[in-house]
Amino acid sequence: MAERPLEHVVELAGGVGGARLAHGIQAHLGAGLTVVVNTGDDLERHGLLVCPDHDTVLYTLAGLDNRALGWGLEGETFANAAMLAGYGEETWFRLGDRDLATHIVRTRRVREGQRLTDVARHLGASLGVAARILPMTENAVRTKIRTDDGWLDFQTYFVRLHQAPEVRELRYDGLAEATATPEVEAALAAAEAIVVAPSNPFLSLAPILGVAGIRAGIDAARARGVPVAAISGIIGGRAVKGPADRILVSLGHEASALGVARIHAPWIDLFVIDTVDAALAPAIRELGLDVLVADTLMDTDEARARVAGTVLEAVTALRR
Ligand code: FO1
Repeated sequence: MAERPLEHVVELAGGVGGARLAHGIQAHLGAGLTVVVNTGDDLERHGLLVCPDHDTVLYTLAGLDNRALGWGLEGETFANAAMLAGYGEETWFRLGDRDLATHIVRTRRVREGQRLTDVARHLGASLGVAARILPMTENAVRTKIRTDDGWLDFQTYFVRLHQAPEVRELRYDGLAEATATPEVEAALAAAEAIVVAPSNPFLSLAPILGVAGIRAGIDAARARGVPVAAISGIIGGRAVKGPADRILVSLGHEASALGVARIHAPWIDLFVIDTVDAALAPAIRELGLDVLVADTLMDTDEARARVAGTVLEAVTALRR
């Protein structure tokens, strides 16, 4: 039987890894892609609402991402941050001059009563983004990290302390009350495949999966034959970006693609690992998962589109 081409794919995404994969999928599917983004990293800075994972996905899908910095906008300058520092404000979390516009628009609209989801639609449309970016929930969720020095806000751990402290425990303030938006529920209900980015299982994916309605929507999709594929963010025992490898070990897991596969095994069908980890494939299959071995580094536009194409082909073949 000829395989029907995919028209609606939902991706679950954190920051950079999620954004790169989304960019690749968007190259194939355009508006057929819906990206559900983590909002646990969100924060208030200088009175403005900042949504880092959302904005990383937004800027990357718009082709405006700053590849040298790994966050923010290309061609960014920081004159406002220097001025703020002159006023004695804390500037370890820097808002670039161009980036600032995004936070000003978002904050004004949210204060006027608009939903984050509607603001995201406005931002995406304004930057000409084909795919749809959906915050995982409208409720405020804030990831907190316990280190040996006590509980820290996410960005204090991530940016101010450069992810140096050992992570002892995580909590997601507000997550117990958070519910999926109608848009997220509808996207999962219409999904023909669900793709899980190579994002941090604890910092990015756990908050998304903890939102009431999202895991249920994924399970319902699987029950109707929709495949769920996840890509390992650990290659050769090391995180492609960020502290995932160290957090895995700190929290009692193995820092390997197998360690990540064990975490995701209960709710996915296919696990994509890098060719350097091919030897782990049998152990991952023993978890009951299909395994795809491929080059998964997404360091160029071509690589993003190639990885996305490989994953889309694999999930197309798995559809029932
Ligand atoms: N990351 C940094 O390393 N330093 C920064 O000053 C910084 C500012 C910043 C401002 C807006 C934004 O959307 C993201 C920003 N990031 C910065 C990146 C970001 O906070 C993290 O990479 C993610 O939260 C982790 O996914």
